[in-house]
Amino acid sequence: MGEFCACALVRGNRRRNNVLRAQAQNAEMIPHSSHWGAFSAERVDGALIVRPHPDDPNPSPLLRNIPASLSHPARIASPVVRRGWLADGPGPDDRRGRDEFVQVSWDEVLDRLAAELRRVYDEHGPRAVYGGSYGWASAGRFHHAQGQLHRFLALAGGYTRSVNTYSGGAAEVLLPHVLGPFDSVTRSVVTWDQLAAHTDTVLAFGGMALKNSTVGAGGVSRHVERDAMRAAKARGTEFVLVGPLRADLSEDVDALWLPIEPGTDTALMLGLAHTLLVDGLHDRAFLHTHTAGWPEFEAYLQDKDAAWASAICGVPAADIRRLARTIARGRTLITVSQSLQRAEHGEQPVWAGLALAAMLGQIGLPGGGFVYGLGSLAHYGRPRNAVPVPTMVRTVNPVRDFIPVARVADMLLHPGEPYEYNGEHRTYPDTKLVYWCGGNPFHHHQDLNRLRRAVARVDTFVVHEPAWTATARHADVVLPATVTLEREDIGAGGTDPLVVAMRRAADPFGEARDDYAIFSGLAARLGFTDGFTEGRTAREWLEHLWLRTQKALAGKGFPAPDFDEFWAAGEWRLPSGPDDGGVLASFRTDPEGRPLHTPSGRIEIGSATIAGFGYDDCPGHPAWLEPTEAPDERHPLRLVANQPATRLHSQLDFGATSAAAKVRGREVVRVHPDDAAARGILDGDVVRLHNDRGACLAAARITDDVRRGVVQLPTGAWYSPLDPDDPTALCVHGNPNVLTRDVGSSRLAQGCTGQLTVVQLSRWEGKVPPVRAHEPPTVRTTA
Ligand code: PGD
Repeated sequence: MGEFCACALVRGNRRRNNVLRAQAQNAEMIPHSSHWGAFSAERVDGALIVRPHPDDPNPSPLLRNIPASLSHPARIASPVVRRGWLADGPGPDDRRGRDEFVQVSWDEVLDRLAAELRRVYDEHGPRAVYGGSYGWASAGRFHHAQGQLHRFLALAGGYTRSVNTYSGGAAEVLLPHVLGPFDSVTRSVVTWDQLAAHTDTVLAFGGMALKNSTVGAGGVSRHVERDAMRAAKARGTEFVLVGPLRADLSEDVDALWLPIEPGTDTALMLGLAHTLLVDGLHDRAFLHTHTAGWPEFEAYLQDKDAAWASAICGVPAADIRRLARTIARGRTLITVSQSLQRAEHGEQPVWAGLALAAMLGQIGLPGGGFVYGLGSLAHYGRPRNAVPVPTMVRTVNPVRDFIPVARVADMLLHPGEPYEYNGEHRTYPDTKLVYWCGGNPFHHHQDLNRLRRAVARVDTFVVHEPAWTATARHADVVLPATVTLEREDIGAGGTDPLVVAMRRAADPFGEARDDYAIFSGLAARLGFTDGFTEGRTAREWLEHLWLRTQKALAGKGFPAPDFDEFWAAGEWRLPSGPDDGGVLASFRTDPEGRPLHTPSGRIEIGSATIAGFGYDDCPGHPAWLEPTEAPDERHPLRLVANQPATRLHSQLDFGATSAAAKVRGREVVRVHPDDAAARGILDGDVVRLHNDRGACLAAARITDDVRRGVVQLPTGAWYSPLDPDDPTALCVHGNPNVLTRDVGSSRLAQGCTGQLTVVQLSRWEGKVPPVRAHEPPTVRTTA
């Protein structure tokens, strides 16, 4: 998409768009950024033209979603309060999500909310305020929604926070035990440049789909993954894709596809390890000098031969043996995608992949060994910047309590009850007020009908949102937030060298305010304006945050523009740090054998710490553990609920790229031809996916790019119940999280398990209900 088609981004017909484009040559180019790419924006006759950054070799199609963000009817125009909350006051209420809203003035809503915060702090204390507020929000370092909320709540008295992410919850807890601190052993240890230059075989468990690496938190100026894979292929690299979906590795690399049964990669890894062992292809010296726990794992492997693995994962035993011999030749990189660990026992494929790579003895060599998450996000596989990027100042939260992020519904439903996490026995707090800013739990959480019941239990649910997402619809207090194009900010990510002066391109929609302005208004009412604002306007904060980068540049002898120079230039390129393999390379090659930050200082194939926790769902070495939920007669299909290709999560679901990919207004489910034929389903039919937790509609796309017995429905279509009064309502739009199971990956990490579940599929025979997900709810102007 070098010739990025701006015409797709403006309203009107092609002829008019060409006129607009011609006019745009003279219009002001406004530098800006998003999680899916740096770009410039131009306003022409009220329309917005978005152009990708000229240096981006493979701009993201998600940029086309941006123009709709300015004035789509789904935008929230004014502050509103749920009628029941306004009339009856705070308290548990199952009308959330089906009540009307009443428009109120900013002064009134901030007065009421400040009073409610004061009440909850006084009567229940700060643990009763849940401010985890997970979510990707938008690029921009100052108006970082979650950061603003955390700062505000910390100063208000504190809040229960969340730890880890929905993206990588299982790996984030496991890897520090067995390899080292998460960031230091993931993002930059194996880079795309190394892969292109050194790797002979890439064994990609879960693939490395370009739709995923199109996105990187904070922003990305160059999407390098496609070209790096092409360069590797041209040099002769073999790519092997292990996964149920063919599209999880680019067609460019002509990968060998092993369409595995979802959720069984650990068994395949163990079968490969067994073959290496019996063929004597493992690196005994490396295992002896650089790992801990090998003897227990070796003993465990004895009966995990290729035939055993084949019976579980569906890959023929002969292929497993052949693959083991292939990866034992030349430089091999084993990658494990984030999606694999977003499942029950999600710790195991990460750990088993690491153990398999350790047996090959290449960890720490350029382009070899093991890497978690390469290809899952744009900010992986690149060297770190040599200087820090601007980031918001943190404030200490006086409350130490937290929950693992994906346990939020559990917390709300089970106040005061115990749970286990990472070797600790913990207790859920009794939550009275939930405050969300920059996330969409009614997109991202599992078992949405259960989440509805959970949210009904709190006294007050506050949401800042630019648009009428299902989360906003379930709130009591809805505060309209600006989108990035309506404010100034600095766009930057730790492994992308471009810092972008995100200039403002439009006035706020309706009465929308920046999150910072909303919190400033609340802080004033609660008596800590100075603590929150430190006397700075938003522009003064940007100047303040830039200083850190400016000083670091100067300290290292690089050109160091002051803020005004940076702002006038529109962007600044930071120097990159070395592409040297980081801690894994120094662990391997340092003459002093620099130890890893694990208990043994080595790669822990077996972990005494984890074994000591005594968890049957995460024992002391990688192991195959049967999933609780398996296909059966009632639910014979595995659903893969993965990341969408047409939007970031649920963001801008109404944008052009997202909307264009829907069929009959709803999300597309991919179905194998045999599974479709067995159910009389034709391509384009509306189908119903269902299990005991819920049901949704989607449009069928029949393709042999999915394994037989597997259906794939991406996340992110805004949850849209047919009848909001029905607690198990059908989602007519195609949100798979009405079907997924709300359990933690294990007692170790309690990570999100939304990637896989089991379902039945049938043709929808009735009248097809309309999708109204992007229409605003009823808002009354008087109570
Ligand atoms: P987003 O759609 O990015 O999803 O979950 P997440 O909640 O991050 O939501 C961000 C919200 O922030 C949007 O509604 C957007 O409008 C709002 N927003 C944007 N900018 C601003 C701003 O400046 N201010 C305010 N107040 N709001 C703003 C993503 C999560 O989903 C993730 S990271 C993963 S990896 C998980 N993946 C899966 C999965 O693989 N399978 C299933 N089934 N479920 C998943 N859920 C998880």
